[in-house]
Amino acid sequence: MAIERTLSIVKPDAVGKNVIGKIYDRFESAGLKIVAAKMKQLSRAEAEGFYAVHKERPFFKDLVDFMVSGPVMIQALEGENAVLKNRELMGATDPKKAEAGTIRADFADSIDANAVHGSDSVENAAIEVAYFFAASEISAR
Ligand code: YYY
Ligand code: MG
Repeated sequence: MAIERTLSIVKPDAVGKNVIGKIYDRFESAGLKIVAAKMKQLSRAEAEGFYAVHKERPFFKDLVDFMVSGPVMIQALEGENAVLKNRELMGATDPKKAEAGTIRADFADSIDANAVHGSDSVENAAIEVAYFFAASEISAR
């Protein structure tokens, strides 16, 4: 299996619940390494750019409003099969449908306030990691 990188965001709801460490523990316990991290208050332009693929969707404005409602914790995760592994740790987009023991089942409130973001493909992961981190901010481990 290939060593991959993926982009993860702890969203404002989970930062507000003070569970960054508990979510990081899920990543590290699954063998994913945090190779870059920053806390940030996103601007509207940053949130809109990040979620540009969803700009025609009915939930886009609410999604952007939510993503700028408080600071987020952004990290690049590295490990074997990191993209899929992170998606499995996250659980389904709607926490009501997320498998027991996943991050969203345990920490998310609703489909819009759903605790975490994770890249959905290796291609998008490269784009999303580069959206938030310069190469010099990522540490090989
Ligand atoms: O990748 P993932 O976050 O699981 O879901 P996406 O389908 O990419 O949607 C991105 C984001 O948009 C989702 O995490 C919450 C929000 N959203 C929503 O509020 N309502 C929907 N019906 C679908 C998505
Ligand atoms: Mg997605």
